[in-house]
Amino acid sequence: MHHEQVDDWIKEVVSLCQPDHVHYCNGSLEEYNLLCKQMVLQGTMIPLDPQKRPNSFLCRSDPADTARVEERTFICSQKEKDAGPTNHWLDPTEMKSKLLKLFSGCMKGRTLYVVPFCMGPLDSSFSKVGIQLTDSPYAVCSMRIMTRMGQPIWELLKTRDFVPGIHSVGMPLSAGAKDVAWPCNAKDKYIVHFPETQEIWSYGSGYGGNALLGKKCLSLRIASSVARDEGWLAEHMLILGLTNPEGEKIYMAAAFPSACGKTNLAMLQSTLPGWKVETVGDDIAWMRFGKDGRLYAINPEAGFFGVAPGTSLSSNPNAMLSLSKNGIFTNVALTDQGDIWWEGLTKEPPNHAINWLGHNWTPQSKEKAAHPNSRFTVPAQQCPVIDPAWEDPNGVPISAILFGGRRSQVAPLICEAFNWSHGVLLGASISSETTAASVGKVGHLRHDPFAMLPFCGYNMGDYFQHWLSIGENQNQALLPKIFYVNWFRKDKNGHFLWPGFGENIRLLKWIFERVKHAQVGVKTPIGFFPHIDTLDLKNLPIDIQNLKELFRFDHEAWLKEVEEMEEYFKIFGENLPSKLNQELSSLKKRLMLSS
Ligand code: SAT
Ligand code: MN
Repeated sequence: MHHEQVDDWIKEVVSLCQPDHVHYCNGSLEEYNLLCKQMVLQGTMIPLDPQKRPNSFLCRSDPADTARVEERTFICSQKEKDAGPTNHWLDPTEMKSKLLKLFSGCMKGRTLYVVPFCMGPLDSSFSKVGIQLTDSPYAVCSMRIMTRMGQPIWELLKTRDFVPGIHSVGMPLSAGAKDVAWPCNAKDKYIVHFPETQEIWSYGSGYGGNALLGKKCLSLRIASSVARDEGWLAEHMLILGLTNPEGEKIYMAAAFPSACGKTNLAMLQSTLPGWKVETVGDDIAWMRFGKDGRLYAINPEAGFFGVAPGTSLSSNPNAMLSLSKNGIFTNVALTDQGDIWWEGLTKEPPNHAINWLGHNWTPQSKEKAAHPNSRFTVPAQQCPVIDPAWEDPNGVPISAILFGGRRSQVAPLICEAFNWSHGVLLGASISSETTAASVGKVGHLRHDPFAMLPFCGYNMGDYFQHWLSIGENQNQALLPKIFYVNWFRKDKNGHFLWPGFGENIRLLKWIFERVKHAQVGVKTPIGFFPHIDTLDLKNLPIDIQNLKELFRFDHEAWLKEVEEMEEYFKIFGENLPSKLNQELSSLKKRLMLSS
């Protein structure tokens, strides 16, 4: 028995998109295996050697469909002002009529899959139910890994509302026409959100967050706008548990832009004896205050959709172990032994492979073996350090929040906010060098407040206000402490100053001790820096000069940074909270006084 509303909506979409078949997903392993088998026959999936990587597949996307498409992503609120200056907007009625045209007959020759899914544990009151209608079996299989998908959701739907999402690769097949391995629409892509009616329409792409509607579309863009109305937070954050040698444990959440190492930090393998990191999530956190005044977080996802290049047994052994089976690998290289490879996976590259474009590849090739935004998709429970509480319906209590980005200059290795509202300024001031996770130029510095620039479903100025208000109304002593970190500072020759990866435990340890109210830092105009001798640097082969450089406070550069921020904040106009402006002027004053 389905929800009547569900049936009516599906009928409507079927008559609009005109698929040849409709398949209701039950989420079983048999169904998954059958879809994979069909995709193998279709050429979409290549099975990997089952001895090396059981039940795992390689997919190669169309080269015109390899990443998020921010230019084609829309927030269609009734009022343009509610989408704000950082989102693309179109009047909802106008957009609907555009979409109705695009979707009309768009699934001809294909099967429409009905994919019921739940973001968050099934038994959690934090969770949200969605239904994705899609003509992409690749999206169906990926959703089965990334969400709780299938039969149990039909049960939940008897009593729960759902977020409807319609997804098409935008490539109808005329009768008898042969399909391609990765159907998509190379010309036209639309990733559209209607926050007021909580609807998602996605057209033309089969890749990542464009196609797995539970991820960025529902869990961030729609959820952030719901969260504002309901008084909670939907954030682009990993969640990790940190245990000290005495067995005491805290949880923290961290926001970095895409492809800045959230997965690596979430699964960090400690280089400090006795310290242990466990993973709750690597990309998204839904957080709300409990009756006890503490902030609790759940990971709405059930899998990892991680950046492959650079992931290795030395950089992230726990990710590598998570990938040992049941994975979908997209746009990585295929070795002659029937396994996967990507830049950075091994010190020695294979002598020969087939690259992500399907071309012969050798270490001498000009082309990359793997696309820089190639990805692995694997179940979270395969992570050897998955946190025992990762599916706790009440979430885990958050003691610290980290903000960060990719900054080769200016931003120090770590600093602590003076208080919540100063922390909000730190979050709002994230800038980061762009990565291949989004279509466009890589490596140029852009503002990415709270790492939410591509994912905030409403006016970012209002979002800042929401963060300020949510903290103001709480017991200040119980609020998470806020930190800004930057693993990516470089020396004059362009070399990273900090080793990163497992060595980041040294900073997590300092944060742990700060949370336990030990070791107050040195006050600087931009926040508290650690006293160098309170950082555990035992056995760390780092040059003292490099260490100094990591914390070098460039007064002139910071004044420029503030001026630049003042300029940036102007785009929010009257939606910029005055409290945030005050925080920025106080920072400027502190900088002036210290010169
Ligand atoms: O947006 S995706 O889900 O494709 C990946 C990311 O950028 O975090
Ligand atoms: Mn992400």
